[in-house]
Parts: sequence; C-alpha cells; structure tokens
Amino acid sequence: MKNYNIFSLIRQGFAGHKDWPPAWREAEPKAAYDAVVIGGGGHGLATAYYLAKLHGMTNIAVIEKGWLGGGNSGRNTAIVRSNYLFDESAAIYNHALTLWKTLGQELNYNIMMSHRGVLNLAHDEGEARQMKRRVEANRLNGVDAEWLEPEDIKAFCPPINISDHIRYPVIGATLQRSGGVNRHDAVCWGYARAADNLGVDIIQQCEVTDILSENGQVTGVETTRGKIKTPKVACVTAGHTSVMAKMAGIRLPIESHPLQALVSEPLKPVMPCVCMSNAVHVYMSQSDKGELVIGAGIDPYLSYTQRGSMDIIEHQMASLVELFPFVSRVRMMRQWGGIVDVCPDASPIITKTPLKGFYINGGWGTGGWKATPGSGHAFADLVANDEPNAIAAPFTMERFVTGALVAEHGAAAVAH
Ligand code: FAD
Ligand code: PYC
Repeated sequence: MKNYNIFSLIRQGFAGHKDWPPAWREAEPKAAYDAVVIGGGGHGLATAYYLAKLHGMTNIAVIEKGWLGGGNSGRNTAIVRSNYLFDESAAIYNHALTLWKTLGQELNYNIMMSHRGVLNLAHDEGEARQMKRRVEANRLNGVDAEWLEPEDIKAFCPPINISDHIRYPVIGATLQRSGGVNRHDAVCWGYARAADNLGVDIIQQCEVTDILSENGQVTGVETTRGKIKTPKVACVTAGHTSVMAKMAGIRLPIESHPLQALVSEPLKPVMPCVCMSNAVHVYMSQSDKGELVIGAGIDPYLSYTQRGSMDIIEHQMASLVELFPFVSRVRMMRQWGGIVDVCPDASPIITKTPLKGFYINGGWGTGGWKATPGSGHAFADLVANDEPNAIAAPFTMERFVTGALVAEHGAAAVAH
C-alpha cells in the first residue's frame, strides 16, 4: 500500500503539489475479468474493495459511466444513523455504523467521520408515539437511542425554536448520539485507492449499455469502450437500478424520483448536530466548511433528471425558518439533485436474480449513504459466494413475491 502520511503531505506541500501521485490508476478495460462491478459510487467501490480484500477476487473491474462519486454518492447530505424500526434493518445499518467507526483508519484516508448525533423531531402525539416505540425497538437491537423532551432538545441543539406558538411545535425527538455525518467524496476516493492498491481496475467514462448472457448465465457486458467478458456482474447503479435490470430482462418494483439538497454560505459553527423532521420535510446539519447542509423530501413525480423543483425548496425553507429562525438571515448558495430508486417498502434490494451471475444492489431510496460500508461488505459476500449472508438475506427480491416486506417508511425519515 502506498504510504500517505504526514511526512508525505509536508513533502508535497514544499514541492508545490507538483508530481502528486494519482490516488488510483486510470485502467484500460481488459477483455475479461472474474467479476465486473457496474457503478463507481460508494456502494460499488466498497463492493469491489471487499471482494478483493476479503474474498481474494482481485481480477475485477469497477465500470463507471461518469466519474467516481458523481452519482448520489457525491450528491447526498452524508447523514449516518442506524435508528430503523425492524430487526433486519437494524442489523444492516448497525453493521455499517460499526464499519464507519474505523473506516478512516482501515482505508488510511480521512473520511471526516463525525459522530455529532442525529435528532429526529416529533410534532404531534401520533408521531411521538411511533418514535418512542422506535426508540424501544432500537434499544432491543443494540442501537443507541434516546427520547428527548423539548427542553433537552434545546440543550442539545441550542439554535432550535421550541416555542409552542409555531405551526408545527416540537414536542419531542429521538436522538442517536452515534449518528452523524462524514465526507462523501473522501469515502469514494478512499475506497477507490484501497481497491486499486489491491489490483482492482477502476474504469471511468465507460457506460455499460447491455448485459450479455447465454443459456441463463451472464457472459459479459457491452460498454461504450467495447465488450468485456465476465461470469459475474454486480450492478450497483442507484438511480438507474431498474434501467440496468431491464437490460438483464428483469422488472423491479422501483420508482425513481429526484431528491434535492442545498447549501448556504459558510458560517461560523452554529449547528452542533443533525436535525431532521419527517412531518415538515426538512433537515439540516453544518459542514466542516461552515455551510448549512439542507435537504427535503423527494420531488413527488417520477423523473431521471438530476435536479429538483422550486416548490420543494419554498416549502422546506418555510419550515426551516420556523424551526431555526436564524436561517432567515442566511443566503443560500447552491442547489442540486440526485435520482433515488425507491422500493415499495423503503428498504433496499440486495439480491441474486433469475439470470445466473447477475446480482443487484439498489433501491436504497433516500437513505443508502449511511449503509455504504455495510452494503458493500454484505454484497461482496453474496457476489463471491453466490449466497446471501445473514445480513443481506432479508433484502432479496423474493420479498416482493412472498410479501415479507421490511416496511421502513417511518425510519427512512424526511423523504418518503
Ligand atoms: P451512486 O453514487 O449513485 O452510484 C451509482 C453509479 O452508477 C453512478 O456513479 C452512475 O454514474 C453509475 N451508473 C449508472 N448507470 C451506469 C451504466 N449504465 N454504466 C456505468 N455506470 C453507471 N443517504 C443517506 O443515508 N444519508 C443522507 O443524508 C442522504 N442524503 C441524500 C441527499 C440527496 C440529495 C440524495 C440524492 C441522496 C441522499 N441519500 C442519503 C441517498 C444516498 O445518496 C444513496 O442511497 C447512495 O449514495 C447510493 O450510493 P450508490 O453507490 O449505490 O449510488
Ligand atoms: O436517510 O438519514 C437519511 C437521510 C437524510 C437525508 C436524506 N436521507
């Protein structure tokens, strides 16, 4: 592994950052691989890294149509938490949270993981009852969770408005102290560099245009840079999961929606934690650069455009200004969108398919960032061994036939 330590940083600084070594090779596609991962977002790169590291599969490639992290991985608001309702979800999101804690050290890359705590607000009695139930369920599953009354919320998050005289008063909140935020592009780059060091070819600007098969078995992929033979294709293309599945003759119960976010001008530290509200569809944290990072619910129509509409912004800002009045004096700088693939139960799909050698990891909807390391870890196991491990098993596509759904609309927070 290349050594990137404080001394190399100082050396590079004095050298004027000339000859800074690329973090990974620009690989040319080979004619054949043991496996191809489609999608160079966090989940795809993590999958490749764990395939190489834990399963000895190093003759593999990650194929990305744009640039690494240019999809949802680079567009999300990087909130990490594991406070989902059901045991199956707690298992996978908590697995991810455990991996996040040491991922920076493992990859030798500063992913700026900050466990600053995540508040989920309740605004009426019905919501409060459901959230208190989730706190109990979380605790049974070893997820740290607390219920806070308004005065405790104010102490934890001083800029919040807990007045009774707003349209949706805050009557309580759940708090996951181990939740927080990290730096999404650093995660992608860290995984990419570590996978490259293990021999994985990372190929950008290469779009997969077809999945090739013979007699029910994958034989390769067609790409904009030629045909690549492989017996295993791992499809990790958030926002385009059903498009890719269709190439393999598979129809998925996924709806694709825009999800947008925006950031303010940079401020001095003012927002100490992440704060989310399902009811009014808004959430906010503050980045280490000082920008307020603000998001909303999905744009309700189906679309493959990576931008959102103005009325969502108007609603989210109106709600935010009530909850955090200081925001009314802050200028907003940038807005963008991603495309999120939403399953009927707001849970992901991690699955083998009727086409042997074709595996799908997608449908994470508005909440897959937090799962990145756990998802990659579990999916690599499935791809290497052709059997889902215990953590991924509840999320196969059979659940849409058997009805064993993992309905997480409440815990999926703002966006569903
Ligand atoms: P992506 O990063 O989208 O990677 C998929 C890649 O596949 C893309 O780079 C794409 O270019 C590539 N691809 C697609 N088709 C092809 C093809 N034919 N050939 C080759 N490559 C292809 N989740 C949270 O947990 N917390 C949050 O705070 C949060 N906030 C969000 C805010 C916004 C605005 C958005 C849009 C999403 C948010 N999410 C959040 C969801 C999260 O971003 C995603 O679930 C997660 O990043 C998905 O990661 P991925 O690696 O699967 O997908
Ligand atoms: O799942 O925590 C989440 C989330 C926050 C913003 C979008 N998704």
